[in-house]
Amino acid sequence: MNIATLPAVSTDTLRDAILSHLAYSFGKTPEAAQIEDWRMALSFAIRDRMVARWFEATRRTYEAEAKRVYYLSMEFLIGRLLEDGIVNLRLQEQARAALYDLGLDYDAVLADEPDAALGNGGLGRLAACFLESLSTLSCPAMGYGIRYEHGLFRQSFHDGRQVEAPETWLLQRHAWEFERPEARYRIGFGGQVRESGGRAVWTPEEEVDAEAFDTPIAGWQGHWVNTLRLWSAKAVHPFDLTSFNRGDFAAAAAPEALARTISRVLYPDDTTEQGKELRLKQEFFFTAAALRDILRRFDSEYDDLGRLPEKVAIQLNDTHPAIAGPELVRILHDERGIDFDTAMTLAQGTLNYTNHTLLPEALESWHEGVFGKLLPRHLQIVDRIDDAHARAHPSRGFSMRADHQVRMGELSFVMANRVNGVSALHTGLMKETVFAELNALHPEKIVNQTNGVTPRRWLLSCNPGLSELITDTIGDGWVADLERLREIEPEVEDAGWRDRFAAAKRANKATLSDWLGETQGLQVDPEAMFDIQIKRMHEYKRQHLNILEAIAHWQEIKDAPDAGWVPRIKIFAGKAAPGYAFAKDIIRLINDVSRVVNADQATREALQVAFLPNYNVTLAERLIPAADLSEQISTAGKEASGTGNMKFALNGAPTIGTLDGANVEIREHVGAENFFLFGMTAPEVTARREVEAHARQAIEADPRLARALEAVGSGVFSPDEPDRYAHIVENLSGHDYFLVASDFTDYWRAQREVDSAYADRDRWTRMAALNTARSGWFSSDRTIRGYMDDIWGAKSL
Ligand code: GLG
Repeated sequence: MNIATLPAVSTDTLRDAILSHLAYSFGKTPEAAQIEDWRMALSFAIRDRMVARWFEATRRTYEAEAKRVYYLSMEFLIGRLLEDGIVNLRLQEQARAALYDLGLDYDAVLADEPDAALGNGGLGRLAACFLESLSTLSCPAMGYGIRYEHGLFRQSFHDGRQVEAPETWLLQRHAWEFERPEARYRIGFGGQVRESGGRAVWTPEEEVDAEAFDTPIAGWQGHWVNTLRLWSAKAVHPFDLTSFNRGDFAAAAAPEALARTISRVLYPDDTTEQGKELRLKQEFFFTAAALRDILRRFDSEYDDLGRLPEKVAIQLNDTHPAIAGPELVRILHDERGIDFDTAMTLAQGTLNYTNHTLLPEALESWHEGVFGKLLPRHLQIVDRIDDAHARAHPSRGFSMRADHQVRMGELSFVMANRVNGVSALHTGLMKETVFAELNALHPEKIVNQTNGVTPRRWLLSCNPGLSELITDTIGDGWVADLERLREIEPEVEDAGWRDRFAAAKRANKATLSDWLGETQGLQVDPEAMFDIQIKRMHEYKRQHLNILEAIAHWQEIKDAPDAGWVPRIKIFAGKAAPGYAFAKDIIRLINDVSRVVNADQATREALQVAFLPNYNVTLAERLIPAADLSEQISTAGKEASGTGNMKFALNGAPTIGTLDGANVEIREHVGAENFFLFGMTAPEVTARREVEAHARQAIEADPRLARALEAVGSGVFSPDEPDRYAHIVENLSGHDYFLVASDFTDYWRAQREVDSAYADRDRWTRMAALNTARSGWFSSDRTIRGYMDDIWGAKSL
């Protein structure tokens, strides 16, 4: 069969393809098939439609001798892939109809797919959006990461407390990957470095194999398909027969178990430094495998390593793959015999580095003891890189090796051709703070690429109602060119059109409200304002500011229940890192407040609070289209960009937010009058911290805040254990590093402005619609074009 000539997809051909896979790939009759079998059969039928384009993309890349982009990321938060595939291949109608013919419910079949949570949050989700945009822009590219057996933990609540359980997405069958047993590389750790014939020879002590699993990623309309290649760790000798024959079965299986540990779990935190040997092993494991694979492909096309920077661009997503610098130099110098300085220059021309955070605790650094033990040759190379850099800039005392540490941010910076931040504010702060010294030495290196999100998943697919209205109004060109959303702006003046916009939002809210009733036992009036904060739990993101304001609001409603309050439901969702006690306490506090407030008959018409368990991509897709208000309230200077903020704005939810991360640019695009701004700016934050007893002062100046804190501290929400939250109150009235108290008063003011804006429904709809119309710039297609032009020098084919 010539796969390029697969029949055009009608409902009938798709139905036949599903039945055929059910029989021949899964050995089931329709009568015996379970929902998982149907989901797999449908996925295979869809996947088949990608394969020809996949081969074709590869062929065209070779033919054009095009520059290739490699995106190295410890995390790819891809979520479910079936709907993505169906939507991008434009097979929604056929798939729905085919399943209907087979007596199946389309939504239920889609919902059977596990949510692949191979990432923690924004950084991992950004990588997933980037893959999709790279394909949409037909840029020859490949993502490299780790095929974790267990993604981010599952979260549930017990007495309001977070309980973690392992996530087991691979226990269900995964439809999208192709195992590549032949794409296997040996990766070493530890051991000795010897000199031999003037060259350093590294003999590792421990070795594992990295085996590739490929997932095709189709862009919009399926014209181009790139690959996500994830590495799984396998034992070199999977089975120890000697032990087995001795009867020691555990020892016999030990090599496999040991090797697999490397790709077993995702570290459940990306914002604190993990000083764990296993983490460093994971980082080296996938980076080294990717580099081998990249060079193998390069060697198959070119015979001059000098052309590496011309033909290959490697993007390091944060410092997690920073070891790529010394590893590439090692391969070029030790293995390929290129002199050290040239090897370093070639690596520097090929690598680029994205910084995602300025939080000091998240800037990776490794003690030279651990680093040298696992990667002895790399430690020597880092020292040589450091020396070479110091020699080139003798007047500066800069070193990436201070205090017996290897500082990965500095290493990445020095080894990169371009270094980028992820929003204008963040990039500016990078230049002024963490990389001030290096920026002075290399003023051309730092560039900005403000993050973006893929409109296919984050509007077209998750919000069919609004998408249909937009397409009805301006055609469907916006899906590939999101800035065309501007064309709906004139319609916003039309009352009839505004009604349709409002109706689409109301329908999404009704759907969410039904779901909340069925699955969470929550009765919510869809007319109430849906006020949503969903993201990882972190003090800098300030979920506690939000809940304190809710408490103050509740108290005020109690004082005057008939004062005409604008009904609101506050929805939270997010996971706390298992070791982050304070963040977990905030979850518990919100759950406790929710219990008390929701049970209060006097106020429940006006205010409800809910914390939804197990936040993931699928839940985000459910919540964002139904949101009225987007909470983006981090302490200014702390959130590098945010991407959830963009998804909300795009789906017509105005933001209440600080001047932080991409909020700044969102406000510029949607217009200050369509954004509820509050709080201190980044420089004000720095200045405020210098004020003695700033928190005390703020509390004394605001009786509402004092009263809310008093309620938390005295056990109003934890009567069985009144001092449960004493430490939170103490933190917020003392050190209060994240300035919750100091920003509270202005946050309250902005929230009351939100109330009055929402009370005027027509005004609100106008604001919401303008948010959608003016958010087109936040497409990850725009971001990827920026990387292609300013960083990679890559072209669309
Ligand atoms: C980071 C930042 C976010 C940012 C994301 C993607 O904290 O502000 O939007 O990367 O650049 N670790 C993260 O999630």
